[in-house]
Amino acid sequence: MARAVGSERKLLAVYTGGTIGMRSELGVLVPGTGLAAILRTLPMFHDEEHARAHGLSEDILVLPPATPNQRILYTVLECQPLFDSSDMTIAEWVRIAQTIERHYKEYHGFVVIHGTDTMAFAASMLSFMLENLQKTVVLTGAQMPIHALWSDGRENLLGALLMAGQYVIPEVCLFFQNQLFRGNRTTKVDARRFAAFCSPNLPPLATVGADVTVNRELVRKVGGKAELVVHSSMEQDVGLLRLYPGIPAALVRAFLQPPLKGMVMETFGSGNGPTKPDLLQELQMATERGLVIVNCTHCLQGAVTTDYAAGMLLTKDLRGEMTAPLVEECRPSLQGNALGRGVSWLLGLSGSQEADALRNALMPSLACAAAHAGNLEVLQALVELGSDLGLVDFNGQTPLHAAAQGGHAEAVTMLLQGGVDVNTRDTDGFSPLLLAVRGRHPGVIGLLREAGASLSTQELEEAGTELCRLAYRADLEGLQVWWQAGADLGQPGYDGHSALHVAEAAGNLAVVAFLQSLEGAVGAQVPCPEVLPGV
Ligand code: ASN
Repeated sequence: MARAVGSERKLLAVYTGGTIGMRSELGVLVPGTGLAAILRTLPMFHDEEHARAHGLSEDILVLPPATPNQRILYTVLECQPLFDSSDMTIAEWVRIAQTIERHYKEYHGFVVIHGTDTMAFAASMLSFMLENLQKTVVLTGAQMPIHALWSDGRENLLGALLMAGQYVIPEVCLFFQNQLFRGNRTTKVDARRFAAFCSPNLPPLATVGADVTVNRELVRKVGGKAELVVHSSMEQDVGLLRLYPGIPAALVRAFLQPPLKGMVMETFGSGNGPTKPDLLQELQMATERGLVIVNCTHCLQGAVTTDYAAGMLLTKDLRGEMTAPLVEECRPSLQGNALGRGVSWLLGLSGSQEADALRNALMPSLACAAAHAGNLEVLQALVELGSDLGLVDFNGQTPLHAAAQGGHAEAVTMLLQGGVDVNTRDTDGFSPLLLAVRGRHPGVIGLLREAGASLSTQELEEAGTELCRLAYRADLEGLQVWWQAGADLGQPGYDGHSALHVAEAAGNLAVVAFLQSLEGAVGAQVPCPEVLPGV
């Protein structure tokens, strides 16, 4: 999110109707044409002097300067016909999306002037229709006509123009009464008061007072330079069913009949509904017929936390429309220890740039900690969070190093299956295999060897001294894991003596016998466990 630079910002204002431009005819309000002409007469919406001095064409309006060296120029595109928004349908919203698409490259941002009755629906629809949006789109309207003495329309429209002209907030937003909301989170809550909208489950993206405060963490980030995609083929046969206590199954059955293809079902609390078998059966049968059911709580705040019937939970957030359930409700097993709670917290972070940066910085270390503890649940959670388990921590270690060191065969298997490189060296030059040898984990050594791990020439050479030390201490188990890892047990130590020499000199007969049994079989092959007593 950045404040606009440059001296001129061009906006397209698409005027679709609504009270803001209405006139009274025979005692009732009807949509009124000629909004641009009205705006031209209002100094807060048009600086005629500037327009004349700069030879701006007739269709361009220019706001008085908001900052000393910046001008917001805008063109009002009046739709034909104009609507009371109660009459708007998907077809009209598709036309708005297509208008934005047609003019996308010409303008810095877009304002959609819309009736308030269905503005929240429009904002929601547009948010899904406009994929990869990189520019600000703001819907606004009014409770009173803009030319009325006491009207909210002037402030709302001016605010929308300023937000779209001065800020890059690449979302479909709704501006009303000094607040900029994410459009698909809004609902109209008052038929008369100027504070007509609220966003109960997400704070405003920006608030306007003496200063403009933008809630940067909430603003969605644009990924890369993907082109705008406009989805104009929208399914019409989608219904909304609000459950209520005692709702008859027969009524639900009637509702679910073709042509219905999808249903948003408003449930109680955190996604619950009656558990009557006949009702559940209707839902089950409908999902089996291919009907898509989205479970949405009718509570104004909180989230759905249970999947109540097969196939009814839509879990992918597309345009910031979803509030994720609290992590502890999703993954109780993560709550048992500090590591799990840390990952839960990461999972719960909003998708801001700062949050992403924090996650990326912490994830390799967290993954290593989880792998070292053999905590598959946390590792899995990190994968779901988008963590690349092949990334290295501050020591250059991958989670495979950590799992190998900790001796966790299941974690090693998971990481190997996830494609983590078996032969990565950390900053000390250690491989997962060497750490497994040092930790004496024969099961893990076997898995790593099967996956193609081998000790480097340097590791093999340096093993000589360690082998002599083990032979001196009669540490058969220590020698066996080196053998299993492919070390040459005849490798001499720093003084030229081999482990066999040392064992003989120390009188460690079991070690001598073991080493002699390997003579002729020295090399990098994995012996059968039965020739390795104690493994
Ligand atoms: N009926 C009007 C509309 O939605 C209400 C308004 O704009 N305030 O078009």
